[in-house]
Amino acid sequence: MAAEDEVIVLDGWASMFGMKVRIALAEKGIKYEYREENVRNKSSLLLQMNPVHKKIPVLIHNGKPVCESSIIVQYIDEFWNDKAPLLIPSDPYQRAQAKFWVDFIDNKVYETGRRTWTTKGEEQEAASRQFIENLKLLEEQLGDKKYFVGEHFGFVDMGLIPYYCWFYSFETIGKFSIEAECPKIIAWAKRCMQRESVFKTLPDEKRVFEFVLERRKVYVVE
Ligand SMILES: N[C@@H](CCC(=O)N[C@@H](CS)C(=O)NCC(=O)O)C(=O)O
Repeated sequence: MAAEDEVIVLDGWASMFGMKVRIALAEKGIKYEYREENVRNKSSLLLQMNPVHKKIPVLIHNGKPVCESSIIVQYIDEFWNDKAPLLIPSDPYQRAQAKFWVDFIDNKVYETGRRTWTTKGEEQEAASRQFIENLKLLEEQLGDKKYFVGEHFGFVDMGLIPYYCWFYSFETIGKFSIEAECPKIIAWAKRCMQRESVFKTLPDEKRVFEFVLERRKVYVVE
């Protein structure tokens, strides 16, 4: 990193999108300033840096914003390409596959996961079923590999692992067991948790649970 490089991350501690970015920065060994945002009272800097979506995370590199977590990780990998290892495979086909599964996580896994705790009754049961189906598709992709793309912790792993600290909330509120349904995903998650970039980034699952219970009151009248 050039001496003049200034890296700021606008983020929220419980955001799985933000955790993905922070894990990528940690894997590359990039120092940055972390600024916690309150998405219910967004700072003028956030609105200025991400005027289109107005969402976290935002990476501000030497004053220039990069938005959307997966685009940020690709930027980090391309800009700091001298820092091994590559987060995204260099083989074009593997690269396309990795992007496909990250997109699946960012959309399908996120949306069904969110609905396990923001809904109730039949809608919640359907969300829990769909969430598990999505995880099973990922489990099939993982197979018996150490990480999603071969031997190296990379783009797909850092897209999914932030959900691990939300699993307890999804399961407890949705009343299902991820380990019973997707044991290989849990074994993979425990493997990822041994990495410093991951265990130093993920908050405690009980802290996430308290946050989720508070937020649930906004969505669901029991
Ligand atoms: N596709 C975006 C999603 C980011 C996102 O949904 N961020 C949430 C927090 S987890 C947010 O900023 N929400 C505020 C809002 O929707 O106004 C990404 O990958 O960065």
